[in-house]
Amino acid sequence: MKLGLGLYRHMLTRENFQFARQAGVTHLVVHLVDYFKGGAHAAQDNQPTGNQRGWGLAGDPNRLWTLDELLALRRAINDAGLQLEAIENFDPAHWHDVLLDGPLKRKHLQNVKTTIQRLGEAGIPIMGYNFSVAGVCGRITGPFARGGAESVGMDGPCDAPVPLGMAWNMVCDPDAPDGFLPPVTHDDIWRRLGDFLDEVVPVAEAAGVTLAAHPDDPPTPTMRGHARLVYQPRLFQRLLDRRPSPANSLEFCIGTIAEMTEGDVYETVDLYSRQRRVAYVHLRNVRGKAPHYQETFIDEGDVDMLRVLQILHANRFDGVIIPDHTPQMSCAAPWHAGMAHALGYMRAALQAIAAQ
Ligand SMILES: [Mn+2]
Repeated sequence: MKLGLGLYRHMLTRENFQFARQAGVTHLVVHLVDYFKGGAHAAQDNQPTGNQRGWGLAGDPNRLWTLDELLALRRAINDAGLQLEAIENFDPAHWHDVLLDGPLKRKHLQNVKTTIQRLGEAGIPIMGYNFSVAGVCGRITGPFARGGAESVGMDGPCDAPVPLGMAWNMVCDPDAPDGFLPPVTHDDIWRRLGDFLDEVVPVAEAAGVTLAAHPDDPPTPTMRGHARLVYQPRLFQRLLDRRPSPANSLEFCIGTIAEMTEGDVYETVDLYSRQRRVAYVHLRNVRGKAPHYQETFIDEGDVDMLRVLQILHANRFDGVIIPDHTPQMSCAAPWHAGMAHALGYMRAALQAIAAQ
């Protein structure tokens, strides 16, 4: 197993690459979507939360990430002594009609394919994605973690409908008319995912890129009136079986799995790592189950993280593990301190497992 760190777009600086190296990180996972443009966030130095209008404005629908910028990014990361393991999340501006089954679906499927081909050409092995209409939303912040550290949680279901012009919890069309997206059923969303996998998995295979699906976060059967895809552990298997291929794999989020109301975290980790379909791991601890849970520090909460890592090791998982979100620590650099704490715990755990 390799120690990684996820960086948001505005954090892609030489200083943060050095921070990662100093913490013992060897691999980076990079977000190229700017989640913080024009949104209602408390601070950029935290995971995005937003309000019912989402995180903010999506990117430029007419400008995909270029091969040159992907190559330059990889070179800058390599120059800092690190590897670029994955890009996490497509920009909703580039693929919203794949999620919504809208009039631009053909064009947006082509956008996804072009992006994956460019990742392959740039030597970036994994593309993480989250196939969701409502996206990551419905959450609250509060002093939920040890010592009153601010973190994120959920306090009951979120049923507010999604306004037209929004997808994946971002605004794709600021000029959309008033009104709301029509609700999506479970059959609808699985059909849309099937269309996506049938078109994109062969392209990913040819490009040497692994697609990695994140489960729905928070994992509720519906969110804002829209059916969710993977909100229980058994539904990962349905996603994998829909298009069996090593290129159809998982962005395995331990925190989200722990929030699921069915199944057992340790059995779930064993089941999917044994199949070798875990592309990379988000490590995060929580207290409670959706829709009532709180994110905690990695060494508190409901999950025995050492046991999770031991299972991954026993199943010969050799990919990257990154801290997911962490609570904000009270100091001048709340995000960095939270990440350094989680990375220190993870590094010690990996050394202890290797020594056994
Ligand atoms: Mn996650």
